Amino acid sequence: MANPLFDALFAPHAGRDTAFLHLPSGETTSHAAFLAEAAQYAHALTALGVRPGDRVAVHIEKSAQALALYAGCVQAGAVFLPLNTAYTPKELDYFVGDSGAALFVCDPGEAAEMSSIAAKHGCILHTLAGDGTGTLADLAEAQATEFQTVARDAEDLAALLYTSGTTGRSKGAMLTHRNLLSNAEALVDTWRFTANDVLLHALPIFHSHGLFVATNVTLLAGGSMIFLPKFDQDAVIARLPDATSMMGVPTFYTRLLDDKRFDAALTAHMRLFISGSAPLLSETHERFAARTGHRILERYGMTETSMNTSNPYDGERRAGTVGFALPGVEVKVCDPKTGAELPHGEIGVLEVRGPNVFKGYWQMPEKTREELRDDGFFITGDLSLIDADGYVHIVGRGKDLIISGGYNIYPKEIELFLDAQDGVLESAVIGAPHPDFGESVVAVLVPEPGAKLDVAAVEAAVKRDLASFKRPRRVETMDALPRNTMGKVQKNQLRSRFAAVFSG
Ligand code: MCA
Ligand code: AMP
Repeated sequence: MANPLFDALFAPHAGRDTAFLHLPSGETTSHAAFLAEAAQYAHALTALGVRPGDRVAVHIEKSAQALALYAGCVQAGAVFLPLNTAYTPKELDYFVGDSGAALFVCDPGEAAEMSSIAAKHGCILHTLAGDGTGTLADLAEAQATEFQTVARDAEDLAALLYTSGTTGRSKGAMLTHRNLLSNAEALVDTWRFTANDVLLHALPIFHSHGLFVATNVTLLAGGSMIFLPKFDQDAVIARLPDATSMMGVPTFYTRLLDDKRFDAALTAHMRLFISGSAPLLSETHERFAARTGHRILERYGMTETSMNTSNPYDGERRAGTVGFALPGVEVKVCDPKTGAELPHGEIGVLEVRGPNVFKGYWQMPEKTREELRDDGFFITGDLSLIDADGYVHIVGRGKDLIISGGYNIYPKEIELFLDAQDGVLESAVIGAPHPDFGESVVAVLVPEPGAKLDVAAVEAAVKRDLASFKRPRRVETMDALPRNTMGKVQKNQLRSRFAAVFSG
């Protein structure tokens, strides 16, 4: 019986002695050992009563076991729901509740705090640490190393990934077997990944970039990964000589360029550097080429669609562009008001269609209808144009979104939180250019008339309840927000006023 994602990405490697994960400990996990561990996790899930289609929410550190749990979920027909390790208990409460997860796997260090969330939502709690230990690992270890793969349809869900929204409420993007598999196939083909590739993996695995782009592509090609717990400059430079390829957000590349050890000799053997999740400045692209001789290959995607476009492997990798639609994917630029397709060269909202486009938002049919057209085109909210040679340029955002070091932050979510704090009449949150993160968060607070605003107390509340990457790195107060005659806050005015707060 078929399970499209498992059959293509994982099953072919069963019993193979080839290297899959090169770990920081110096050990290498073979494909065969990884598959055996995945089967043990699939058994553990089944033993816990997780049924096909059930959501398995995970808030755990990056590890080989975390990946085996992902594979085990796919094999057991469960829906993998990875959560950013920076999320706070308040945020996790929402995700676990909204998804109706059957099982919640957290770090052992937070188990006491998470037990009330699990109890509140009636799900089972287990633990898994970054070193691969925990109650779930114990359970898995006692299981058989072969598992009868659960049959799934191409349209069944393989993963649920939450993405914040302009309304401030996170939405679960439902990704099917077909979505993830078709994208991995298109990327392996476009980027020429093979079994000889050794990918330097320093991304988190709770987002599409590190999990589906980097990991699924490596699995499908049969290559291996140097699996680092996070982006650590020294570790990346030390391990580059053993890699053939690397994927990262622009911050990875600007940090490497700031390091004198990163030069042409260190990178001469590399086949490919890929960038995405946030705009790569043309200046960074050119500096990288001048330093190393490599042209970074920039691509563009979203949680809802996985990857949509890519610069070419052969042919010109054009700085400041995200290249062409991937095989099987259609892109068009449309008038934001009428939805009519615009001619090349004109700026509008990018819409995409293809087997990569998600099934909709989890239990949000209205939100789904707003963004996913009946004819299958998804409205990305990214402002773009297609140039005369067909290259797609992302020129801005039609949505109020800040991207900091590759993490998306929706101002509305932070504004709603700030507005609810004592002494705050209203607030506005904007992004300002940041030398390391590309953009970072600025909050403007308007105190209630006559109230004495305790900014430190507001900051403490932010720290407690919001993931640290969302934290405003600058808090300003104003007597009133600039508004137009319709009463709408003029964020552009705020953006120009605070444009230099992080760059001096
Ligand atoms: C960490 N911090 C951040 C960020 N990361 N603050 C703002 N923006 C960030 N991106 C905060 C921490 O909370 C902490 O705050 C302080 O900075 C230092 O933390 P540390 O862990 O040392 O940071 P770091 O290791 O230097 O991390 C920076 C990073 C990391 C390497 C750029 O954020 C990263 O790996 N980003 C990749 C994100 C990614 O994979 N995005 C893909 C999304 P405090 O001091 O207050 O505790 S998927 C996607 O976008 C689509 C599908 C696509 O196209 O790929
Ligand atoms: P996410 O919701 O985390 O999946 O982020 C998706 C958003 O990241 C897109 O809608 C874009 O705004 C942005 N993005 C991803 N890749 C690129 C890129 N190469 N250039 C510009 N923006 C990008």
